[in-house]
Amino acid sequence: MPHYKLYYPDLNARGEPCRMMFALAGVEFEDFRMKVPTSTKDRNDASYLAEPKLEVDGIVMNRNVAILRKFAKEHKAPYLTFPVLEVDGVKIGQTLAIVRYLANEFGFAGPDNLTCAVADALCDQMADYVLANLGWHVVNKGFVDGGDVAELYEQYFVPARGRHLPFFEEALSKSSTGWFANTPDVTHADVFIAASIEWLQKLNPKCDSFFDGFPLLAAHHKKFFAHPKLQKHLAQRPEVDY
Ligand SMILES: N[C@@H](CCC(=O)N[C@@H](CS)C(=O)NCC(=O)O)C(=O)O
Repeated sequence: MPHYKLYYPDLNARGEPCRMMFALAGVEFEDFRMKVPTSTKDRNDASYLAEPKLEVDGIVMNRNVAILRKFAKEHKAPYLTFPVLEVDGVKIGQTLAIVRYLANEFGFAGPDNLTCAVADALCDQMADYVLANLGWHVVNKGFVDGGDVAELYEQYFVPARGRHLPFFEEALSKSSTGWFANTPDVTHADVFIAASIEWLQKLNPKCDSFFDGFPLLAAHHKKFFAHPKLQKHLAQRPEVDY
């Protein structure tokens, strides 16, 4: 068995689908969590304020991004972003590349290439959905100053939910097993979609109504988080901001 080391901030977000793949497979890995200040209290700390701010593509980002970039250089992240999975010294960047690699390694990629392609497409669609929220997310979580969070919520979060959730509901309506690719047990699509929705829900103050109008997706979420092989991980994972 190779030595697996996952580099990610001490958050769920994009790291959690990777961690869940290990949990579902019952495979050990090194969970390397980098401390990034998320609370207002941490962000008023003198050591945090001493960090320089960072300009990315003409936008002044808060210091968290500068801290992440420092980690990225220090740990030689291939694309200067996280998550990164190191497998016996080889570093893989990009969440979905990691998730797909682990799905193939651990037997969660479906019984054939066609099923795998269906699962892959759903993952990519979910990644598009996550990105569609970015304009709201970066201001909501204080990565970028300025902008009215409530207005941005209406501008980004609301239409993105309306555009993307029907695709996932439709996919589930065609499944006889309740899993996205109609497989007897989870594929990487189930993992990536459920973990991403959990992340979006945590970011969203109105999360109680997140599943309104999408009963199959709500049922999938419940079924996924009740998966017997996930229970130990869920009980032991640290409480994080999102
Ligand atoms: N498409 C990439 C996006 C990765 C990404 O933006 N990760 C964030 C943390 S969730 C990051 O490292 N940001 C630091 C930066 O952009 O400098 C993936 O899915 O891995």
